[in-house]
Amino acid sequence: DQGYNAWLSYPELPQGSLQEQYVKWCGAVSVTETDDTVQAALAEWKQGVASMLGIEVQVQAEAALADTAANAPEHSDGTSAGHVIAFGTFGSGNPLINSVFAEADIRKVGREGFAIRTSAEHNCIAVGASAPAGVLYGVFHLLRLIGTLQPIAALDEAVNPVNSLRMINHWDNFDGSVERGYAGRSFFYENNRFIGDMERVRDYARLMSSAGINAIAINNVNVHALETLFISEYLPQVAEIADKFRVYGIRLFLSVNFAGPMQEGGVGTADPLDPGVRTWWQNKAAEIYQVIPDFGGFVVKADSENRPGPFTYGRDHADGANMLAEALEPFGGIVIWRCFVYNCKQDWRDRKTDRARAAYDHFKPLDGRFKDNVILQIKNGPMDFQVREPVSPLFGALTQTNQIIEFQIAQEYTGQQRHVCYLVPQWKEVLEFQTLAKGEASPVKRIVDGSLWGNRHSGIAAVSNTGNDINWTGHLLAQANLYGYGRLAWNPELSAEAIAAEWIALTFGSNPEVADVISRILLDSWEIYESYTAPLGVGWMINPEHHYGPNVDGYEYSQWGTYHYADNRGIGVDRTVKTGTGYSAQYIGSNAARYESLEECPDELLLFFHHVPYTHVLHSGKTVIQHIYDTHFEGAQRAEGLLSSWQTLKDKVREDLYVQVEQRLTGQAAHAKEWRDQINTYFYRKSGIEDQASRTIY
Ligand code: BDP
Repeated sequence: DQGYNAWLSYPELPQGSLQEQYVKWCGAVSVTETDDTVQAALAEWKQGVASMLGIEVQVQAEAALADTAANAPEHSDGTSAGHVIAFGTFGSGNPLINSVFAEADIRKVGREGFAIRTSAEHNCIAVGASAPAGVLYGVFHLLRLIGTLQPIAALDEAVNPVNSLRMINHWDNFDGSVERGYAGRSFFYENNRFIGDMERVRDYARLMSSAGINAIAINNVNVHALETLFISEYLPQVAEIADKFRVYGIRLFLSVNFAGPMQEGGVGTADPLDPGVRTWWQNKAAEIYQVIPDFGGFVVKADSENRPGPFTYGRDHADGANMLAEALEPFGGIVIWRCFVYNCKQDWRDRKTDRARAAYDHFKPLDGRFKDNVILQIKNGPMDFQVREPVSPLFGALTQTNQIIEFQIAQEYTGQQRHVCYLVPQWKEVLEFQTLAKGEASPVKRIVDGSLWGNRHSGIAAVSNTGNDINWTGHLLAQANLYGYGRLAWNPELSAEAIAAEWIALTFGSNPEVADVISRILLDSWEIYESYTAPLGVGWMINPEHHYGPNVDGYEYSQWGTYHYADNRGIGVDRTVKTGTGYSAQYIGSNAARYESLEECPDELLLFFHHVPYTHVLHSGKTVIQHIYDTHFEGAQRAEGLLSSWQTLKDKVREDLYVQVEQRLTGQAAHAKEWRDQINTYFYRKSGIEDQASRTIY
């Protein structure tokens, strides 16, 4: 399958006591509901059990109670006539669900959650939920337990997603290209048409739902002329995708063009306070909800990187977002308004302007002015998905606004899915960051899950890394980011290690040696990538436009505001209040003080906040220049080590998967050397300082 089934490939389980336990339980399933989503869960269950355990599941659609263990005969295939798995919504007529779960259990289960219990009394493992989507999540959960060899004989828990919105943003264009896409082309569109491959759309929805995703925006935030027609001419095709998503508990969103009313003609302005514009959007919303009754809403990139927006009319972001929110409100829709707003035409000679400041400067003053069906979507860092950035100071600064964090699963700046870079540890670090907004107990994860400020809407969004490549993500190991993102959005408490272990078992099976090697590769990969690319939080140093490969001065004298300020004496961006751009003051209390202070600033962010001489000594005891040399030599060597580790798995993982990864890791090892040499040479020549270890620098 070349990786197409990804973490739903359901590898056959090894013989043993656990496998026997599963076989005993999984012979029969009781499902009495005909709802599409519950039926999709049933289909998944049958497929998973057949593939992992080699059992054809007997479906009891009748509302019969299972026999008790006492009179349960064993069958020759190891299944037991008395044992049954039951799933369904509470009170829907499945007597097993209704007898296993009491009122008190039901109260613990939210809109999308589920309860799961192994009941000895009923000889049944029951998955009960308030709604069909919860049933599906519960079934995926049980399949995951089996796929990762967890015991199921004594289950008893209620599971609810921590974040209510768990979203994927596609940057797919109607012409079939994918902005920052590294896994082929779009599987939704080609050549300004909908491809209509509904099987692929369904398989995608299955994958996403199994990882916990419940919202997907299907088109690029940069909305081009033809894509503005997604909310009119192409609505029937959009609705067809929404129908597939709905079965898997996923709501469809669309990115819209703020200048839509003008693009489509009829209205001569896009001024958010103009009555004609307001009516136009209200009518649009009504049209959309007629064909997609559970439409999620709009994603908007406005007044950013040449996109239209309210500024043209002297209005602000709140005016713009609220106007759209008003149109969606009667139907329960939401507006997701992005905070990625900055001046991409700044004067590079002006050392006081600082792109890092922009999102906060624009949005902090608007806190409290947005309608409650508006959500601000904030990138994790103040710049743009670099391998290392501080956390956006907007987290903590907005106290009266719905907000979600935006990650980028697509590895635009982290190796473009040619290098392995498992990003879950990075995302975890961001989510754990203490903003100090309400004292010590204010990590980002509690802001984005809505609990810190009691927001009506909350959650996480991320830019997709998928395309029409057979394995969805180009690099097979990049599937771990997609899976891991969903799992983390569902439950930010999961560790990066645990998520990696799940993904490995579900994808490659349960050989412990395989698991060890792949887990190490994944868990080391972010650090390795960071070590041979831009040092100490300074970022960028990549080729302009496509953003792949080293180019230290690529953006140095450009208007995009992405600088390192390296000269013969030193390097780094002075973002202090005392002598720099003042960015550090956007943080709260001791965070601001720590970043402001040259002594206290953490090494990994030093050059993000300070301009220092090459001889500046880090907390690690090394000078900046020696740190650059050492990390780059080590990094390139460790990249080679990733390849040799992988090669120990030859004949231990499926051949079709093995070769894909071997090929990518070979490319990475070579490319890491190119990074090493360009960066080291550049700084050797700039600084004139010798490497203490006298290694060859060109
Ligand atoms: C940057 C990408 C650019 C996107 C932009 C965005 O380079 O292609 O359009 O972000 O998030 O990372 O809008």
